[in-house]
Amino acid sequence: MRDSFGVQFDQHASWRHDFAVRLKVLADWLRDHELLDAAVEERLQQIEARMRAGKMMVAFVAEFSRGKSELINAIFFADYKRRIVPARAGRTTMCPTELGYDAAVPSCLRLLPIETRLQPKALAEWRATPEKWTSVDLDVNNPAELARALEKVAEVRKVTREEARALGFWHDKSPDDNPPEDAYGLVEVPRWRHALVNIPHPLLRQGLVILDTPGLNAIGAEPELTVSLIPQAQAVVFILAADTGVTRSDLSVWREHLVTGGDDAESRLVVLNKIDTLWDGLGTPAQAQEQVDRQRTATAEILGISTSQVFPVSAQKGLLAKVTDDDVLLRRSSLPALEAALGSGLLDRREEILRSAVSGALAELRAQAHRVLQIRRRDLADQALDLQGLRGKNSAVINHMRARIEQEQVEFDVSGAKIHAIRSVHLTLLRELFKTLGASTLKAELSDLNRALHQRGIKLGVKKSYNQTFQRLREGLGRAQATGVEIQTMFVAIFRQLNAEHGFSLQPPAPLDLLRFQRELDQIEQNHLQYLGVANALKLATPDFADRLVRALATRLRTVYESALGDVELWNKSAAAQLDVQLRERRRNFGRRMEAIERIQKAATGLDERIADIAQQEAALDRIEVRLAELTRDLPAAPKFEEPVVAAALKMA
Ligand SMILES: Nc1nc2c(ncn2[C@@H]2O[C@H](COP(=O)(O)OP(=O)(O)O)[C@@H](O)[C@H]2O)c(=O)[nH]1
Ligand SMILES: [Mg+2]
Repeated sequence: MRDSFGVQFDQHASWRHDFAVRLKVLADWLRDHELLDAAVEERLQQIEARMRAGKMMVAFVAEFSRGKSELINAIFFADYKRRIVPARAGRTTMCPTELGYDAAVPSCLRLLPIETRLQPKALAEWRATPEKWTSVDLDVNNPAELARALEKVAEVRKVTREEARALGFWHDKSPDDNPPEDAYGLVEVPRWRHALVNIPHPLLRQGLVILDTPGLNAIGAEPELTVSLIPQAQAVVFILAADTGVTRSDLSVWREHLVTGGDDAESRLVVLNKIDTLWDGLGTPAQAQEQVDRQRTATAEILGISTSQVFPVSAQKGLLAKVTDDDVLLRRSSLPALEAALGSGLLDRREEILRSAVSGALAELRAQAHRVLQIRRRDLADQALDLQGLRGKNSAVINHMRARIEQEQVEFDVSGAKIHAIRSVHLTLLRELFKTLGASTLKAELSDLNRALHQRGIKLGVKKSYNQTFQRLREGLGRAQATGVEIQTMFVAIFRQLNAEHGFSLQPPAPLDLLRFQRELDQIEQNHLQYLGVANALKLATPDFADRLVRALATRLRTVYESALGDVELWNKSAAAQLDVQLRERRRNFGRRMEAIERIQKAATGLDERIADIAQQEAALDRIEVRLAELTRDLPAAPKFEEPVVAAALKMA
């Protein structure tokens, strides 16, 4: 029995695969016909890679014991016919666990020791050094063995209060949240900081990554989760339990992780779990349903969301139902409705993103191919004209024509030298732009912030320090944008001149747009301020915490800046590549025209034969044009979802 999430995900994966294959066919064909410039080729490759390997993260976030792990078992691992991720009553001290699949690594569980928190390195950097993780091989064909191995994520260590403090689990100023001390004054802390599970589960194979998080305390100690990992997940599932209602700590989790103020509300799902605790067996099922409805409404009210965003389910009964193939119980657990919503919320959004990336690249590609084909048509027309002019002419006329082509070539070379000069100015500007967005600029900005956060007594000025840093970063982006405009102006001038003087058909690039990164900066700043605002201002008093926070910020910003740089590079390349292609085609044009005349001079071929040959080449261009239209017409197509699944889920919700 496959669940509806699995079905949707499979459809999405085959859509993606199909899409990637068609892109590849298109790219190969374009390359064979020399219709692809370096920039468009790179963009196609990027999209194809994203289609094939795009990761999608679903994060499960809640206070402990709300049923995160049980829900993960029920949604993703029921085919193993047992619990795979440890789920048990009470406070499970565990580490954040990511389940995914990387074909390059054997099936294994990798664990990062908690002591790594004492070292100045962000979690994202530890990922890059797999040898520092403790690795356990996993036998994926043995579910019992797999479940036993995964128990490791819940391992604990006893440490002194000082150590706990250094590791971020003990805060003198908020004693209520501290773990209990035993008779020897020792406290329990998780043994591991982070776990990565690599298994070839069908959904994980297709790029799904599942993040299971521990409760509020444990997440709080790892700022990187809050400010980086969770905000970047494509879907976040927040879980409440029907037997506890919405507690104060549930609200803290909600405010810290789920309220983002962005426009991504549909990727946030709220689950009201354990509704089976309301099926007390004494009342009628209708009465139980009434109770569920009441709690659902109340929950929506408290969280300030619409009732339809709250999904009442029973993870445990859902898992049981799947394990025992009990359809009636499965329906009663309401799990399918949640799965369908998760599936469509996650996949629709992703498809939309992929589709818009593809359609942008396709438009550019079509325009580029058309330009090249136009140039070739012009070339053929030039050649035909030369040859027509030669009909019945003597050698003086032929020599004259030869001289004319040579003259054109000389003029063209003069323009070429000018372009060369302008392009060296262009390179200077480009270098400036790269520097503004470069790693060392970012590093300098952040070391200022770090210093500010470490100054004692200005804790209340934290917000101000953040604002100042982000203000400067925004100004930097603004400067980069302005340099982009200068470069653009330069391209427009060169292109206009070449088009006018030499009949080129250069299309100036669309202006560089760094606005998207401006918005990402805003989002990151907001994540940080939100996080600090809720409960963590006190923790900043510990210097380690401030260090960790700035490090998390640095890694996240670095990704943003790297992708901004990537955009700049590609943008610049697309203008430069166009120019290179047309210059190259023009040089070839001179060559071909000269060659044609030389052949006539040597009477190697008859004039009529040559003219017929040109007509044939024109017909070949027509065929290429038709084929191009065919290959690009159906891209990007809509995926074929089984409508009933989604529609039914929406009705139930
Ligand atoms: N009655 C009931 N118990 C559940 C349900 N989901 C989870 N539990 C139980 O709640 C406890 C905590 O679940 P777990 O998944 O470990 O919670 P986590 O800390 O959020 O990961 C376990 O004993 C589960 O069996 C449910 O839908 N109904
Ligand atoms: Mg758990």
